[in-house]
Amino acid sequence: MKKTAVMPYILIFFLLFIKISAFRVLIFDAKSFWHIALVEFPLWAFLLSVVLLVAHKQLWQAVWIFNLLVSIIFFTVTLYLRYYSTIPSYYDLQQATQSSSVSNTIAMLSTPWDFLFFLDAVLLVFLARRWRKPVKLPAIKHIAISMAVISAISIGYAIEQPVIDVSYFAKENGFLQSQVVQLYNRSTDTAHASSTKLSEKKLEELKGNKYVKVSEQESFGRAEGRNLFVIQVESLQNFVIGKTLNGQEITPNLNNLLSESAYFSNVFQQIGAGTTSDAEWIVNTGLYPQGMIPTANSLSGKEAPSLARTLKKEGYGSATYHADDVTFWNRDVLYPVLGYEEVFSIDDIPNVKNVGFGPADEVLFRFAADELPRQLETYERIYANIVTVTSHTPFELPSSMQHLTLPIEYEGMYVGNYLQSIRYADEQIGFFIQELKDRGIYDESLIVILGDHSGMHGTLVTKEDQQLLSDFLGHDYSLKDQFTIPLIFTGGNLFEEKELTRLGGQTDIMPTVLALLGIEHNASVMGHNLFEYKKNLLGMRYYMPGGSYIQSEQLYKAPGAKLPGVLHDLKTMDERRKNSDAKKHRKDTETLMNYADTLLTDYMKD
Ligand code: GP9
Ligand code: MN
Repeated sequence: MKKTAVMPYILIFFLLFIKISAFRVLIFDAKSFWHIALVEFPLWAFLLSVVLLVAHKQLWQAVWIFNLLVSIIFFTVTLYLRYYSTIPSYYDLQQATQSSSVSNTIAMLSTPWDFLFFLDAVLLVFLARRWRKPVKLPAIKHIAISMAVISAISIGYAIEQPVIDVSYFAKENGFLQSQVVQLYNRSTDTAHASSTKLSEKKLEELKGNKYVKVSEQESFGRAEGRNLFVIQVESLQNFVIGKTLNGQEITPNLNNLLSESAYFSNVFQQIGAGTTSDAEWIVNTGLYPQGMIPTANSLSGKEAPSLARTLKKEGYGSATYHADDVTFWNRDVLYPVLGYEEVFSIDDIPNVKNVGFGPADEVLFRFAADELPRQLETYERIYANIVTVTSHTPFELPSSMQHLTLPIEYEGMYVGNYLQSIRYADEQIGFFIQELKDRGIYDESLIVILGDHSGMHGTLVTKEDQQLLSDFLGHDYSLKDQFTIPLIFTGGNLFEEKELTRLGGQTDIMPTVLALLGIEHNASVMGHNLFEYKKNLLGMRYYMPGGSYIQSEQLYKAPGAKLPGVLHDLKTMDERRKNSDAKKHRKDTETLMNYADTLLTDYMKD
């Protein structure tokens, strides 16, 4: 065999090897040559050999397309990791069109260096010109077989490992292998094989509490017979509450409301890949989300014992409002599962004052307010779930909606835009509360206000933004600042000003609401009444590596794609050495998350 016959093939495989190495360094900060050679490269090389074997005459075209696909995958994974801090799974592609948070911000997420993944598309054109008709190489068959054997060994090994965190798993076992194993686990349902059942008593014990029957809890029935309003605010984080910038309050209306509210200031977001829609799921079921997949994407359609359904038995009529297309995040599947009587989307809400996804929050709230008289006539009591959207990334508002005069250093910055957006959302909440007061509904209602998840996260928060956040907060922006959302319970003559700093999660919202309304829920939930219980334990996936947890005294971030595990003191967020408590919480979190998955399986597609 002449050297020139082999050369193009060597170069083709070499280019792939270089690209895979660059991918591993960028994604996992992993530089081991042997790991690449024996784990990551063989499976890709096997696929390339198959392409070479099948391509025959169109060899260069086939190789070019294969390389382009690999480049697209690597490029996408890089941006995805940058935004979500985790690598995507094959099924995240289902949501590619849904994930506007990514598609809208692709330009902002990428750096010119990322486009080097496409450099080989150019180099291959030169190679194709140099060797117009490469001689067929019989050795490719042997390469394919040996690569297949090495890959089979690595997949066989990987399949035996639990996928606690996808990124960490992919780093250890190979990116493609991680996808194969997830596919295998889903098809054989081993992800849920260890189904765990926990009694309410046992669940409270895991969290560190002594179980008390719901009907015997002190706050049970405090808001009995009231209407319920749940206002879920886009990207509202806790750190803005009560804060000022150059003497201007960011949330003057919420701050005002606190004088007659129970305000939980240590409540963590619990969403996964389904962001806003996951928050809607959690708040309306008291269950965990799927985590790595948007929960709404995997629902079978089976009715869930939701807040709306439990309230219906007590004479409540329910409605949900969101100014976007109802198919976004599969809400057309989610809402029937949650059992709302009335669903209002972009089809119903007047299509005016569009910002980002659709009509601005002021249009949404006015619309919701105008529905009230009819609903109050139709139903004994009402439950309205209002999901805002205007304060969504990238937080750009027309100047007429900007109420803050930003200091010059915040102008045009992500943080500045964020604060401006939140200030706008706060104004609209203020308007709605005033509407409730004017219509005499406020005194007969329980109103719950919460944030769906963080807005300040990912690489859109630049170094300069981080500095601004530190100045704003008076300390470095921590994971706790990122993950905590405000949770406010209010209504006429219900509460006196009270801040509660005990740990809570979004799963606690439904049990707390139902306890206040004096209504029992006859299905298992993951959360508990926050007025009753002081201790808590929350698992988190997706936004932290699987295996991470938040417990009343500590926050543990499990090892992920690039970083080792870190234990923090929850109060100060100082790093702590791993201790026996941490070991126990890690184990308890595993039990807790298995139970969360078990409760979900009832509503998931096979
Ligand atoms: C759109 C909106 C999306 O319907 O809910 O918000 P996100 O999930 O990207 O935060
Ligand atoms: Mn959201």
